Amino acid sequence: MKVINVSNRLPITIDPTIHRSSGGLVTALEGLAVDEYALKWIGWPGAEISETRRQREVEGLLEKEFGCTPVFLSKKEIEGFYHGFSNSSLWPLLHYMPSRFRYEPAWWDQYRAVNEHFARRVLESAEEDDLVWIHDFQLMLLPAMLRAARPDLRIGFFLHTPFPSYEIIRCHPRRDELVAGLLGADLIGFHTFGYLRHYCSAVTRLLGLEASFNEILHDGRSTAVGVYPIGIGSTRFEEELNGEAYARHLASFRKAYAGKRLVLSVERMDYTKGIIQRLDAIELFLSRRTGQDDVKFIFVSVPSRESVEQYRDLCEEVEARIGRLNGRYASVHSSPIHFIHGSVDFSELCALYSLADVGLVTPLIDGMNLVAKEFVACQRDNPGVLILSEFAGAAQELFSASIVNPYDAHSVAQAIEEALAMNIAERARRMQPMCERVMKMDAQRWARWLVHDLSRAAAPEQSSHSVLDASDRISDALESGKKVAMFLDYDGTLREIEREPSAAKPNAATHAVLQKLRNRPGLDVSIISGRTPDDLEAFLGSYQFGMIAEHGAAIRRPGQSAWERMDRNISHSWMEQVLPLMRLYESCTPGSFVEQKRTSLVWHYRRTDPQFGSWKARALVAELGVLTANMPLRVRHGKKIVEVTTTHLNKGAAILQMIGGNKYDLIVCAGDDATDEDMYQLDVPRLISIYVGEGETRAGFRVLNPAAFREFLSAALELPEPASKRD
Ligand code: GDG
Repeated sequence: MKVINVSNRLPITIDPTIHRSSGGLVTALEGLAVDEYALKWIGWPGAEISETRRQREVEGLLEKEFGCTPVFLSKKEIEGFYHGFSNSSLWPLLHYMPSRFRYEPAWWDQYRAVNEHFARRVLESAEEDDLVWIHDFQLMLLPAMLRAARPDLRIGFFLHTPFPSYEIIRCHPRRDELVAGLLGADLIGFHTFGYLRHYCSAVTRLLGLEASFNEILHDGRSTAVGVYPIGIGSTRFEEELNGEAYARHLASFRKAYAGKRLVLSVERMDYTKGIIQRLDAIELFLSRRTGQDDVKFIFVSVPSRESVEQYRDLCEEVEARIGRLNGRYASVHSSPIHFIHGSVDFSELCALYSLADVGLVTPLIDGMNLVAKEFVACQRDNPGVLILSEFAGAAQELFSASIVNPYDAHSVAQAIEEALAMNIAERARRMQPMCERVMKMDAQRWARWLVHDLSRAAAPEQSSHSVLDASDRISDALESGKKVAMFLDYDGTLREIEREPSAAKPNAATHAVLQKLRNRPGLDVSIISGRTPDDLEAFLGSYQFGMIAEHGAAIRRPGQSAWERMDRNISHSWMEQVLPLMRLYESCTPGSFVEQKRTSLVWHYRRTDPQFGSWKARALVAELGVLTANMPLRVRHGKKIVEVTTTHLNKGAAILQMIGGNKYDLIVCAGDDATDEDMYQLDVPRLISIYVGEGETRAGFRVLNPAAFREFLSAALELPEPASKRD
């Protein structure tokens, strides 16, 4: 069994010889390989290689030496998919910066095309039982593409960035496709619960799906969602801190920065990292300490995405700002900010982390921020202080850092002063629990945790055997001349639900199956619904089926035209108390309305804002519970409705009324709602109960939607071919 790890970039660089890159993710996944999985990596090798012969050569080398399968991208694709759609369109929105958002329809075409390339590559490699693990925002369409091609494949997706609030993601012209793309996965992982919550909210609002905080049901499948905060490759840091190169660098930096207190920031040069705002805070700090020359700010800013205009602008702005600050606050001996616009090697980085008195990590927003954790990992001796933005995912874990609002320059300046003044005992007291967590919850553990959950999350496809079983039992019974009764709910069972109940007239597909039901000898059909007798007559009156309206309050027997009321001796005076409460909810929940039936009151909220509607519904149910506590009433929270009926009436009891003295060899009942559960618990021999939809039920069989149910019925009702034709 193997893990196919799919990320935009392969962990290699070509310059032009090929080197393996190191980093938390690589270590994490290699850890998995040691355990029990073979590991394969699929991604873009980073360089533009257009010549076919060179592509073959690189591909051969990567496969053989590095276990990597390259996805080669053309110049146009790199432009549209990577610089355009990924970095200029998605990245700013995922980081709450719609003012930096750019969009061109051609970028979308490239993004989709590149996701398709990736899909082809994965499909070439994926064998039965393999796990596919997709990383990050460049590949948001890939899970759905793979799912369409391989329903059996186990697919995980991890988002390394934040997922923003619905109000932000909705700005994207392709928001629906992006949000739906992830649902091809069996498991979607986020760094924090906040990002998970926002994704679920986007799924509900954009796609109209029900999303709980651990799974999303859709298209007959379930996608699990979970929180998996990434860690660092802690062993690598531990080993480095015991190594020679580190000791050498440490000694040399100690000498170079003798007499200085060091405040260190490390990051890619990115507008999300809050560099300009940090410089505001540093300026404030420096302005309060004129004449003192004992603090040195070190900025390690790795060049990033320089072909995107906004990144070039940022770089110029940072350089100009640091130049001005250094000019203004320099002494004859030194300047306050040491700016490295480039990267330092790993042992130098560890030495800098270790020597720094303060780690100043102040992104405006960041999925996790590994620098904060790396700084913590290097505070073995003489611990420093971590100043951490509250907007970094890491702030959800590193509680004893000095947590700051990066937009508030005064408080950041203040935090720097306090950190520099903090005594060693306090620094150690704060650092110790963070250190323990960072070293323990490392990248390897993170990868194992996610892969473990992925291997369990993948639910097998809904078994269609069982439903076929039910269908066979019905057709066998009919074929052998047995008497069969069917009690079929209408809305959501025989016919798709509409936003407006009056719009749910039988459509052509429903009529087709109703005709088959009418024409099948030996079969008694009753439609059983919460609708009023008038509604049922208007929709289905011509069929002469039995009808049970208002959950059993009225019955029309097959072939008859008169309705019998089942609620004659039941008082409905309770409505006087319940109706005002429902009216109150109607007026303060836009889009909702109250339906007054003879025997029940229903508050409908299908047309409301989905989350607001559900929230109000839960509140209404709670209030109704109190109000009706001592009344013989039942409060049902069904699909986008809250209904109050008397306990004397329900669909189960109505079926028994309808059956009366008739003896049936088989009884079939089907429905899609909480109100239908009463039917499934009927105490009658030879009952087939069918639930239409997703979610929990006590029914014995399940189909996924009305279309599938109609198909099921058609198959069960199929007349056997005449014997002569069969021969
Ligand atoms: C994305 C999300 C999330 C930096 N300079 C040097 C250097 N680095 C290394 C650091 C660290 C990495 O780069 C940066 O990681 P971050 O997590 O801080 O940020 P992103 O690159 O934006 O990563 C982020 C992450 O994915 C993981 O899920 O945390 O929120 O945006 O490892 O050490 N390494 C060396 N020299 C440098 O000069 N050797």
